[in-house]
Amino acid sequence: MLLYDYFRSSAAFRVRIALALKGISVERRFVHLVRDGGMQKKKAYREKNPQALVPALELDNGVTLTQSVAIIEYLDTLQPTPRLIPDDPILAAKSRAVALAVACDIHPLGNLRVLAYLRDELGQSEQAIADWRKRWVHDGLAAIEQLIDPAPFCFGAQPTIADLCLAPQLFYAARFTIPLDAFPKVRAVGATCDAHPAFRAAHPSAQPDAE
Ligand SMILES: N[C@@H](CCC(=O)N[C@@H](CS)C(=O)NCC(=O)O)C(=O)O
Repeated sequence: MLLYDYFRSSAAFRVRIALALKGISVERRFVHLVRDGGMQKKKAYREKNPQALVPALELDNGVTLTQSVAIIEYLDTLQPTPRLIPDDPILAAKSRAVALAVACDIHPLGNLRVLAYLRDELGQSEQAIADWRKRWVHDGLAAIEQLIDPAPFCFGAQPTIADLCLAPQLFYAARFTIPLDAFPKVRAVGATCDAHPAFRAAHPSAQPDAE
C-alpha cells in the first residue's frame, strides 16, 4: 500500500496513527501542501484524489481510497486488531460521533484552502483569520468535552477512531496556541495520546518530511 502523506496534515496524521496501532507498514509519497502552490492541486495528484486533499491510500490492486475516516474504517476491516471502531454498537456510534465532530465540523473550517479563501478572496486580516480558527476549534472542543468519558482514552482503555481524530486536532490547537484550559477531559485524552507509542510514531515531528 502507498500512503499519500504530508507531515502536518491532521487528516493524514489520523491514518498514520491507525497504521502504527495496527503495525501495518506502507510506502509513502509526500505531497507538499504549500510548495509550488501546493502539490495536492497538481494534475498528477488530482488523478489520485479528485478532492485535492491528503491523505489518499493506494492499494496494491491500484484502487485509491480517500477520506481519512473511510480509510481508517477500511484498515479496521482489513485488520480488525486492535479494534478502532468498538464492537459495542453504542460505543461504536459514540466513537464515530466524536471522530465526525472533528472531521466534519471542526477540521474543515481551519483547512488551508478555506483560510486561503478568507485571506486572498475575502480580504480578511491575519487577526480575523486567527479569530476564525480559534472560534471553531474552541466551539467544537467544548462540545467534545461533553461527549467523551476519558478512561483514559475517549471511550475506554484503548484508543478508538475518536482518539485518532481528536489527537491531531489538539496538535493543530497547540500549533496555533488555541487555549484548552476550559477542557480538562479533552486535555487528559490529549496527554494519554501523547504518551502512546503509536501516536508518537505518527506525530508530525517524527515524519521524514517534517520541516
Ligand atoms: N475530510 C478529509 C480532509 C482532508 C484534508 O482536508 N486534508 C488537508 C490537510 S489536513 C489538505 O489536504 N489540505 C489541502 C488544501 O486545503 O489545499 C479527510 O479526512 O481526509
